[in-house]
Amino acid sequence: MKRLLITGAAGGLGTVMREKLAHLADTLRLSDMTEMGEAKPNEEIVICDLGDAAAVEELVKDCDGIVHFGGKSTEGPWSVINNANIQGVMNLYEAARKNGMPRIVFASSNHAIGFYKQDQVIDNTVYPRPDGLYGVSKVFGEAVANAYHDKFGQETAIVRIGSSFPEPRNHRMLSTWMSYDDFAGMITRIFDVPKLGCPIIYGASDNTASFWDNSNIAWLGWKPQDNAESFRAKVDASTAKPSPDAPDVVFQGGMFCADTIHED
Ligand code: NAI
Ligand code: 15L
Repeated sequence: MKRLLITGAAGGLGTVMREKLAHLADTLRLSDMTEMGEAKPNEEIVICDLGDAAAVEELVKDCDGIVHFGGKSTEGPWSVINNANIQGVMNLYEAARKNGMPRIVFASSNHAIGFYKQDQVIDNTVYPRPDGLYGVSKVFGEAVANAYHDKFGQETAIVRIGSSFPEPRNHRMLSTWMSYDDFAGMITRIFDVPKLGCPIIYGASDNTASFWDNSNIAWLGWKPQDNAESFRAKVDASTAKPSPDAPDVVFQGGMFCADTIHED
């Protein structure tokens, strides 16, 4: 690619992928609403709010691919979620439609399906069961991606990310963890395949205790290399095991399922 846009570039995943995805394009256009440090010679930095349609249209111009990490990444007040994850996603897809429809990686979340139980293994055909307003906003993003694919041919990889951090932080993450290397490998495949369509991909490493079945996207040729099981002893030693009826043990979305509505 000539130019790859990464939104949410100041965030946890954006900061890591700024390094790991640099090989995918001559230029990385990095965007967030907060500071992202100095631009390297292969980088362009654009500070803007995803809720600002005109700014997002300008942001997407001349990009051949988009990794959309930007947005509210946890439960929060509706006004914040609405601006970043509802209006922000709308603005991104409209900007893409008007600017050559670059392929998009949409950072959805396991919280779009958080109320499925941990004793179920689900694939990418299940009906959404969001575990809060954050999860609802991710279901909205998935729906926009689908509509723009069916109506206009816009290609998106909808990635229902589990827990992408340096290491699993608790017992639930032994099932939901995705290593940064596995995620970067997935994104590389997404931009490599000649035809993408609009698949839903569960974003998890090759975890022995996984809740998710990615066999419907085997054609992508993504083979995660890491397995959270190698951290089990460490997690056992560092965190207390929750009781068997705790949300963190019962539901795939864990504690998000027990959260309330955050009023403004
Ligand atoms: P993060 O919260 O560290 O980064 C999100 C970035 O988006 C932040 O830098 C923030 O400033 C920016 N942002 C928020 N509202 C914005 C707005 N209105 N305009 C412009 N920028 C805005 O989150 P993280 O962990 O890096 O996640 C990235 C994406 O992946 C998020 O969309 C999140 O929902 C999704 N995700 C991440 C998971 C993980 O395990 N890290 C799990 C599931 C989904
Ligand atoms: C998410 O969607 C969040 O963005 C991330 O911070 C984690 O909480 C993750 O889900 C998770 O479920 O572990």
